[in-house]
Amino acid sequence: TRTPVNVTVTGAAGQIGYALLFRIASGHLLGADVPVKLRLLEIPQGVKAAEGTAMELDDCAFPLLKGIDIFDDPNKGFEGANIGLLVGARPRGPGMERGDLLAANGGIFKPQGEAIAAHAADDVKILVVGNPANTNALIAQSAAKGVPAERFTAMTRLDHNRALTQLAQKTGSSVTDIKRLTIWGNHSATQYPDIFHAEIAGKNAADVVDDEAWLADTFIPTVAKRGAAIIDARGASSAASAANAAIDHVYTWVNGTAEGDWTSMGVPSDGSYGVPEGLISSFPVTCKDGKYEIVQGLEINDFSRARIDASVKELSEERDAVRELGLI
Ligand code: NAX
Repeated sequence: TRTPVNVTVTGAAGQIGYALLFRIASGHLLGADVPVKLRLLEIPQGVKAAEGTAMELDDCAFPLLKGIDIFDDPNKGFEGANIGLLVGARPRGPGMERGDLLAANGGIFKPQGEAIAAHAADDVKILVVGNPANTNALIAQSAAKGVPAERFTAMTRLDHNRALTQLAQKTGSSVTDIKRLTIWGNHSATQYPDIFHAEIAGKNAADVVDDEAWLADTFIPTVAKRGAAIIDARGASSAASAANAAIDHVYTWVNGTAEGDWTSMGVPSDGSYGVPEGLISSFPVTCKDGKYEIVQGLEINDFSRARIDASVKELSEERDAVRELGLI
């Protein structure tokens, strides 16, 4: 029998946590034959609610779930972690400036990065979901001395999945017909969903759509502002779809992308496509044997170039701000 994989989830008592934990425990994160142990990390005020969720997880009698432990200390929460899902973050409060938000999150992600370096398993893989996800990932990565930088990733899979459905609905196709869609840049309103390299049932997606006004004025803003539209409609931010995207991100990272396809992940830049080295930016990536690679050699047209550059500029500004705060 296989040794269980230790999965640490921060923000376990939050709304994404509630949607996420049951899918991890039922085998969707790693595979239907992979046993898991959950390590739930919360702040002290969140521990009781996490205990309630743990009771419900017990009540599901999931065959793959080999244990649940709850912590309010990151040094314990990340002990032996093979996978870390960093969901808990500090939301922007009323009157909070960007600098305050980055500082508050630095207070969370820096100690978590240190705890990962000190206590996680050698093969640890980290996905940051908590916003601002790319820069929180950068803070954790920079604090995790000795852990290879590429183990720290940020989630843009929700944006990727949103873009898949918008494109499928526009073209009357199925999401399974669409390949090679890309989200570039920051998980923010500046992100750029790119269909110029995408294919729909083997045909170039931009040719099938053949409507640059729809791209610029409908598709891109719909994908980029979808989070706000969900809040307007639901009265709460995306939770089940965010949890689903986190599951997809890790599943793909571990189990690989399909031949001829790729996915979108926020990963440390190697300088590809003019993105400054070290920035955690979304790229097209292929995954194989538990490793990812940035897709190389794509031609970037002027329409895409301007939008990628704008989002990367925002990421550079966030990096400068956390550098000034001494967080990286
Ligand atoms: P909730 O406020 O429901 O839950 C957050 C949980 O994190 C709370 O239970 C809180 O006690 C806990 N927490 C806070 N600080 C912590 C710490 N230092 N250690 C451990 N736990 C801590 O938020 P939820 O709706 O679950 O969203 C979580 C994060 O995901 C937010 O930052 C949100 O902005 C972000 N999102 C990111 C998305 C993405 O695509 N990257 C999309 C969805 C979501 O908006």
